Amino acid sequence: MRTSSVRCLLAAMSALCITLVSCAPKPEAPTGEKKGLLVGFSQIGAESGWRTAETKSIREEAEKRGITLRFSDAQQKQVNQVTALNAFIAEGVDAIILAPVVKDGWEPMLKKARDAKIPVILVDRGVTVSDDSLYTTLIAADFVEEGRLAGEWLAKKTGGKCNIVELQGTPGADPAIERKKGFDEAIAKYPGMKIIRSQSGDFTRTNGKEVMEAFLKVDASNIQAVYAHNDDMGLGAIQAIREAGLKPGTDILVVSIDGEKDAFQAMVDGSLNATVECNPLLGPAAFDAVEAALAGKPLPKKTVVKSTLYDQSQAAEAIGGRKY
Ligand code: GZL
Repeated sequence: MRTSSVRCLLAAMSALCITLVSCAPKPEAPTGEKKGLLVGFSQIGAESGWRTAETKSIREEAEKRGITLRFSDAQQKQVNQVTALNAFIAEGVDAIILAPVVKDGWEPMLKKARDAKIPVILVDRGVTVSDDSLYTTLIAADFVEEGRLAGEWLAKKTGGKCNIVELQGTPGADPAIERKKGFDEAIAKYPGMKIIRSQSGDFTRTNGKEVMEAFLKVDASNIQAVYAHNDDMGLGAIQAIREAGLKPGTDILVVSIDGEKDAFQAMVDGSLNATVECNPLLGPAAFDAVEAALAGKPLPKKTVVKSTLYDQSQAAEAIGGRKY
């Protein structure tokens, strides 16, 4: 081919390329590329395996969507969450994700966020406010239902007769209040079921163990069952029961809430009797809500995350599929 013909062919080919490129749809932003959103996440702490799994889910989802996350661990103190929210507002974040440690005392802070036009997405725990437009949406489980499931399971297992000790969550926290309510409602139908002692273990394994040790010291022969508001406290109680020379799961029944892998292992081992799964993998739902809110799309006031009870008969089969 002559040089001039080659030149012509190349020119024609490059013109075609330019046309094709300009008509092609814009490529999607590759995963991990920054879209420019800045979101503040005020987390309660790292008191339980459940909490750690929730943090991981939110961090991973932010990363996946190319969202910059400001993360703050409040070490279970509302005052630290207020400081974090003030810092997020001062920095001008696009949205705030808040897991509130307790239900009350949020109005001034939420008003401040609303005045700054920053949507607040509540994850995993609710708040008490006079005006629910102060937050955008809540993504959480039905804690009353979880307590009820635990109570009904225990009633069935014991034929409606047993003395129970209760390990409550953090005082004033949504799941502590509601899980108590649901359990109380369920056992109220059985005159033979009584809560003989009840105390907070602050949702931690260490405190759950300590409180259970104290219960056992004064009442060991009288306790037939433990109801723990989360798995970590239940697992702490199991250690205390063992150290007191008793067999957890047999001498004293243990039922808790969360569905952590450790709880499934304890069910396989026979020391935990049942757990109610409460899914902590809230990252995708939380950022869907953030993006919808920023796009001005309507959101439900509450999205209920489903809770399911598992007992020892299902544990061996289910443990392999546990994600937290
Ligand atoms: C439930 C969550 C509770 C978990 C605990 O949504 O708030 O807090 O049950 C956790 O394990 O610490």
